[in-house]
Amino acid sequence: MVSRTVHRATASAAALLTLTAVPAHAATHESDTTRTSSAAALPAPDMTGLRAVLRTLTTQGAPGAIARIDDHGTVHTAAAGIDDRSTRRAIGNADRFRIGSVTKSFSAVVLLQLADAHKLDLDASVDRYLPGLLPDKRITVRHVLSHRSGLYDYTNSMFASSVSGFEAVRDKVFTYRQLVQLSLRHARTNAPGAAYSYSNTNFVVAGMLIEKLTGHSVGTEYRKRIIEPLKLRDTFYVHPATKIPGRYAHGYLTPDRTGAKLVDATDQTVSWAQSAGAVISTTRDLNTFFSALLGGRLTSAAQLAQMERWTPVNSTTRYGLGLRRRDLSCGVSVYGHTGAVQGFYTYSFTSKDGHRSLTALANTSNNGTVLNTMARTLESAFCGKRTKAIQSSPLTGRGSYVTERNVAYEDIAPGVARD
Ligand code: HEL
Repeated sequence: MVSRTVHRATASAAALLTLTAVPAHAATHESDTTRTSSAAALPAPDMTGLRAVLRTLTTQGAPGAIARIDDHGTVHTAAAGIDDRSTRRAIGNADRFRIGSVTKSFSAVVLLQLADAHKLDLDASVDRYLPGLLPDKRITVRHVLSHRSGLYDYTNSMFASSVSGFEAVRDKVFTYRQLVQLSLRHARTNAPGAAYSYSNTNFVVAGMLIEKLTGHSVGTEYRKRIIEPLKLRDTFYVHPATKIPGRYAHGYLTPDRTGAKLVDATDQTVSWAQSAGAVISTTRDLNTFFSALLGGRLTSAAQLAQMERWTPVNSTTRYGLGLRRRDLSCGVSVYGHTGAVQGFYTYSFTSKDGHRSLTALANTSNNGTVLNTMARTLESAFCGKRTKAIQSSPLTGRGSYVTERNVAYEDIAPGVARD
């Protein structure tokens, strides 16, 4: 266990700018006004609690776990366990890792910058930009970015069997069109705009929009618009290369069969996800990213407001445009994304003003207990010391987790069984 607290200068990069379909009704565009969310009003982070959560993760099947809080220029880090089961090297916050769907926030930022530049209309049909790609012209860019398009998530079928599904695509290189075709073999989940239904297909379409509108790869656009301006030294999009550059944590996929050996899933193309999930980063860089985003330094205030037009997912989660809102037990709302890619679970969230951010990583996946416990890192980081310990709760069913308040709080891609 390593833990430290250091002070640093404020980042200067700032000069920029389950298949459970949830009906999207009137509440779709609710605002944040009733939630406590400024970092200034937050209690001090509970580092003792955070360390305990990381240790718990290592008893639940994660070889290691790390977390970093950036709070008004003060950095707190914690780590438990190992980043490599062969060498048994300790895991640390300098380790790079695969961030999975936190990538979706990067893709959304690029598109909202294009909206800022009047190159994209969020309410235009996807068909205007990508003629003939989708079978329904009523699907808009906004539907795609808010998971309301109804496009089936092809990863449900791809990863129905976790290890063999993964090994079948580990080295594969897909085109975006191939991934969309995999989705279109299946019936759509809902009419455009009618319901929230999380689907990687949406952010494959987002990647295609980026490439069409800019004439560049998504990797180039992430670099130009986000990575370089924010000086994210540990953030990469290397698709279709299979290696994480530099120092990194190994990621271990938990097999579906109880007791089977963890599978080292570190090396893979992540081509099945690309703009929906293939970015590599660190806890520091993700905190910088979400602080900048919520701090208004990546988009105009008007486009950030678009990102924060919320579709309810369940009683504690909302989805905006490539952005999640989590409502914590202490009444604080936090903004960011979660990620699950073979071997890695990520939580990355910030306060409403971007002044306090937390990123946590466990280097395993396909382990519902671990994923569930990771939510407690948010409570430690943003709610401070609590009199009643937040309990981890059992996986209650396919794609559904409950908290001690007995409410489902995580929307899991359908067919992505964690047990
Ligand atoms: S799932 C999520 C998370 N998102 C979605 C996306 C991402 N990741 C995936 O779609 C990966 C699916 C396979 C993951 C794999 C494992 O756990 O390693 N599971 C299986 O193979 C199960 N059979 C909604 C959790 C998000 O938080 O947004 O990332």
